[in-house]
Amino acid sequence: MPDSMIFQRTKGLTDAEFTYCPGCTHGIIHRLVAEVLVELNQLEDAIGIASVGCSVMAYDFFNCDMQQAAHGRAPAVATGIKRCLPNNIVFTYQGDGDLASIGAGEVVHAAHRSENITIIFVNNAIYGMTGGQMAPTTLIGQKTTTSPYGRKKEETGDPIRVSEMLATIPGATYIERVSVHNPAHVRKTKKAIKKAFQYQQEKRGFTMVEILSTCNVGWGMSPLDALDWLEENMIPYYPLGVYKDKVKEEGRQ
Ligand SMILES: Cc1ncc(C[n+]2csc(CCOP(=O)(O)OP(=O)(O)O)c2C)c(N)n1
Repeated sequence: MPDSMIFQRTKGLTDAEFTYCPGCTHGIIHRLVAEVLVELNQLEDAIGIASVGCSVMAYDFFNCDMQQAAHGRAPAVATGIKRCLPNNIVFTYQGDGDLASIGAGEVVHAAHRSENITIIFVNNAIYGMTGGQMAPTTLIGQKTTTSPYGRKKEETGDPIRVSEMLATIPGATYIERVSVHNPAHVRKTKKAIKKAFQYQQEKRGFTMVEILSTCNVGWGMSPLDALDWLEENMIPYYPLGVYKDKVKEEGRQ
């Protein structure tokens, strides 16, 4: 590698061009997951579970073995694969429509069983792929195609805070919420993903990294405005931080 080269495409991604809209942060998150797999020397042994949503074609992008799951069922598929291949790194990659709505039961039970898998949970507060409908994580007042006057608490209740909910489950080992709205937070996100995979390597049990993400097209904004909107609106309702780190709490052995 020439001395001047400070950045190059990770081998953890294939050469396929992303199908995401310009400005979408799925691409950044893909790169982080892929870089971590390479850095941990786990690319050859990793198995990712693609869910249903904009990232449905993640199997084309990650340069490791991939399996497609039905909508919301990725944690169940990951469970089966991990139990057959306990020494492989197994992760799901799920949106908030997939994980927090149709798949809410799957993830809760996987956490209760403390399955030794890692959930990469991409929360963009909307159903992106299907045209920007309201998701369980859509903020109060947020306009979507199915809440054109803004989400109303009286009609649909409060947005679900998945990290806080899963952190109450004894089987959950590590739960952290991060964001990719600026470079400093992208770096923090990578650290969180790495920690989750390292805990999985150490057979510590269920880990999830929730990543606040943008859907500038679904939100009807420019990519830059969407990053600002995330910071100003999502982070106050979805505070960043470590919600559970059982390994740290119990003292690393
Ligand atoms: C059983 C079933 N129900 C509904 C759908 C339609 N559907 C496809 S993607 C999607 C929502 C995905 O949203 P999210 O998980 O937030 O991911 P994003 O597209 O925003 O990345 C829905 C409802 C489906 N494919 N299968």
